[in-house]
Amino acid sequence: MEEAVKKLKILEKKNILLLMHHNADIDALASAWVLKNYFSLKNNVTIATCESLAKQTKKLLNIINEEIVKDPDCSAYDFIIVVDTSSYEQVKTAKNLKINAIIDHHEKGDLKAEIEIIDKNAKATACIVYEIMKEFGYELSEIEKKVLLAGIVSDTAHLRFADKNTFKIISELIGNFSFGEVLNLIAVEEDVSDRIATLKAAKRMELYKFNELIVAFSKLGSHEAIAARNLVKLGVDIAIVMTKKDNELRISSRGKEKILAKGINLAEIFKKVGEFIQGSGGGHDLAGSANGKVKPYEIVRNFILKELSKKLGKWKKIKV
Ligand SMILES: [Mn+2]
Repeated sequence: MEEAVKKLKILEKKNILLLMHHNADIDALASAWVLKNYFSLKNNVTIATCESLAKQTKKLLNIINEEIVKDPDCSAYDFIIVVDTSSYEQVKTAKNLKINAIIDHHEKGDLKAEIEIIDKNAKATACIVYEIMKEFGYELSEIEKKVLLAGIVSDTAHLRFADKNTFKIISELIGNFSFGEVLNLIAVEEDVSDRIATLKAAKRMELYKFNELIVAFSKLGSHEAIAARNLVKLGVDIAIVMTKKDNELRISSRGKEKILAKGINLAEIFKKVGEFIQGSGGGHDLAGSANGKVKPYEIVRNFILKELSKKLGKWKKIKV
């Protein structure tokens, strides 16, 4: 790593492109931005993404007040650094792709470069960028520290995957600001339409109890998936939300992890629900869905209750 870092340190008078992956996330932007601030001392630097930016990344981009390019033409630059990926698939929309360096923390992909700083044990590219800045002797500003922390927090699912080394880096990065300020950088509020759908679903909710498990049914005009997810956040163990569009019935469900121990697999149940409504169904164990022909709400609800009772036993309706 040291040799590679030295080669980067001496870059000057170059037109540098920092190329982020498809739908760039916070870790990619945080890393690219701090690299840009360093390289800008002696070079001309542009940050670019491929195709799009994740929603949270747009918010961070506004906060750091940065302009970025989309799907750049690499032939306009003389030194290109790919950030937070090493897979062709993730950067293929860049034109005339050429690469001089890769800085990444994922399993090595199919891209090759003369300078590769890849550490798959690092939990975020922001961790690697922090180490590079230390090697460069670059003193990070408070906002740069905060932004790198945002990258780390977001790539570790709010530190869930953080290890000893991650916490060491965090302790070195935390400045004269609270951890809450870092969390604020990565928090995005849901769209107003999603929140309205959730509140409507909650208002129309029907509740059932299987011993200690709470199951909720509701109906909406749209946004069934987000509403089901948010009902689970409210405290429901399994949420099922139905929508009718023209002649199609769409049902979305979400469950808490604890239902797995009770033998409930929502993908399996919704495969049957799909057949029941003469359509198709499936999904994941904690997120099942089905689409098919319109049937009365009560009939579909009763079918699902019966399927659940095969594993959970008797149910009781809760008055709301
Ligand atoms: Mn990352």
